[in-house]
Amino acid sequence: MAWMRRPDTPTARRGRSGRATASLAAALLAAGGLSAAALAPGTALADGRAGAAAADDFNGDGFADLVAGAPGGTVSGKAGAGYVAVTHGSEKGLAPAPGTVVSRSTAGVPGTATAGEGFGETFAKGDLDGDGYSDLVVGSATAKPGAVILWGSPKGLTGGTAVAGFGHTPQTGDFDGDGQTDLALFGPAEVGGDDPVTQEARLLKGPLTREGTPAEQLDFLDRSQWWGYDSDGPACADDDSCVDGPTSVGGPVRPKAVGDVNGDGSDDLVTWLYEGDGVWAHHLFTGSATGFRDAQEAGPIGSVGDDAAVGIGDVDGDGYDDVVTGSGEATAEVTVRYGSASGLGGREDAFDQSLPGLHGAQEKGDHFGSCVAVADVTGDGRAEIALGISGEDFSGLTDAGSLALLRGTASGVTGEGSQVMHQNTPGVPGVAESGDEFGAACALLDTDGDGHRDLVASAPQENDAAGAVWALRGTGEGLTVEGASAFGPGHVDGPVAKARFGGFLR
Ligand SMILES: [Ca+2]
Ligand SMILES: [Ca+2]
Ligand SMILES: [Ca+2]
Ligand SMILES: [Ca+2]
Repeated sequence: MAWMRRPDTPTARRGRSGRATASLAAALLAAGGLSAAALAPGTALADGRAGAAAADDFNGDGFADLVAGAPGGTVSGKAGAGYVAVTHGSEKGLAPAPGTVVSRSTAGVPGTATAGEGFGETFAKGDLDGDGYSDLVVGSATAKPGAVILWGSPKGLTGGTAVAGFGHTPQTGDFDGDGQTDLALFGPAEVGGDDPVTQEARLLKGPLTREGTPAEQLDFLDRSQWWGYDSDGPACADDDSCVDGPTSVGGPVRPKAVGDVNGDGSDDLVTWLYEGDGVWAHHLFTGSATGFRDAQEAGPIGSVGDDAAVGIGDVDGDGYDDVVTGSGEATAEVTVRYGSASGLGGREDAFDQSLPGLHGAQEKGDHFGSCVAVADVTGDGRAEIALGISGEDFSGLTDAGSLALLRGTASGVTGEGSQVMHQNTPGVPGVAESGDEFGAACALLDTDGDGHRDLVASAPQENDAAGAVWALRGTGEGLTVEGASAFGPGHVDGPVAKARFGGFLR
């Protein structure tokens, strides 16, 4: 048969309520206009300040801790085995220290260093065992070696639990809305000819034991919602015969970002999903008590490699998280799709660097939105948007890269008051060079616990692909270069050559 794009019509089925009842928390969110992030339990500091988001804090001291992936690093003589470096926050922000590198060769971490594994290519943070200390799930460039869970403690991350076969972009969130952090895991993603191929996936309901055993395994995405699956026949509705997809998704996906877009108290997941016939598109999978539902398209369609960086946060402060998509191969625009009780599909903004108030010129190959991070820097309850522009040229340099911070307002994103910086900005460490690709990855974390998210951005190609990370503090006025710092693999005693340090940041 000819594969066609599946329409986005959720099918009502007997015996299952399609939508979870809105929780009290969700009602409060809507009524109070607070963002889910604002309500997320933080770690209280001794002086009464709120402290960092709990998911960002491995050692429970109220300061967000940064994880920088170095998937190209040579470990135990194995080129490209990869590692992650954990840098703890402090009153003065990030404090890189030797001895915080974790790889397959670290004592207690399962597995052995393998050439080309790319350990640390992706990872996710969240308190999976519910002990109050956030944990880290490390994935690899290839899914086969599986994931590793490292457990938070007052001394930081310890130990390691192997999760076999699911090393492909792990994601954490409260997907079923019960207040516990859950873990979504993905097996290898492949496409065979025209046909969507099933990709194994697991939705592990928290809390997890230290052996990695979940409280329950939820249906990931029921089979009636797979692309191309014959779900509309009467048998499906009568006997639930197609509601049996507990361990897979129909088309391969690349999961991108987590947030509560429809404000129902369950975290939702944006994925880059193969729809068949060479067509991919961003989709919003909404979380529910029973697993995900493939709710709707969440961005432009494309083909392999066209996917863009995605970040989620409440830009307009209305209590519904908003989806920000960077430019991909097909478009030069960044898009903000605003969440609502019905998810996406309502208001959206699309813009390039010609946005009024934004400093910079739009040119081909800029890669506007090479990285996307969405969180509240200024402290007004509305999220700012950090956008990498890793292909930006300036001062005669090619692909030196820059980074923009755009303000969130009650009416959405604006270019007014935006900031743009690069390595030649006074006060920012380093010297811009062609090919650095500054802004390839970024994150917004409250590393100094003052209630303002701080920017961390990387240039993985810096110094012949050794890579480096920059940290700029957030204030009520936005980002400041005061106290700006930069560090690379050498500062944490990590392997340097071709490490691509900072290739992924959380
Ligand atoms: Ca901490
Ligand atoms: Ca924990
Ligand atoms: Ca939701
Ligand atoms: Ca919003």
